[in-house]
Amino acid sequence: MTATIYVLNGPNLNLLGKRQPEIYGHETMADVEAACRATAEGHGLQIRYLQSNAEHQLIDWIHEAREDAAAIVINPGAYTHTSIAILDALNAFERPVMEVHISNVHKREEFRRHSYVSLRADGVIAGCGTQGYLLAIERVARLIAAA
Ligand code: DHK
Repeated sequence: MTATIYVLNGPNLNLLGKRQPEIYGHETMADVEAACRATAEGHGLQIRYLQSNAEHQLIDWIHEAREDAAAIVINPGAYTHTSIAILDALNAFERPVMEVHISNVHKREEFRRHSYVSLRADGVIAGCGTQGYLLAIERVARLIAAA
């Protein structure tokens, strides 16, 4: 059976390509999804690629991932900095978790420097643009192969 990686995106990331392109770039969510699929397929993995502006929806997908995901790659958007509930959901997921931020959150406002999700994430990628998703998939592919 082909292992599945959940790639989860939080609020406002549906506007990727239109929203503050000087920070988040010109690629759209559809572009990122296609690149993630190609990278995963290169490792014999499949992707479930999802975006929601709702915290509860992201939590429900993390619960679903408990049943059928080999790893989670998550860009929680602003919930990174606020959501103990997403942290708790990720703590109930027992396989690799990679946290991705398109921008370098450490170079921006002070409030973006704290991440609840980092208390659970096995690795964090920030400031590599949308390539960060692909780097995260490369990392979980290696972890899955080694498991
Ligand atoms: C995306 C967001 O929407 C922000 O709220 C985070 C993150 C940073 C990113 O860089 O991908 O602070």
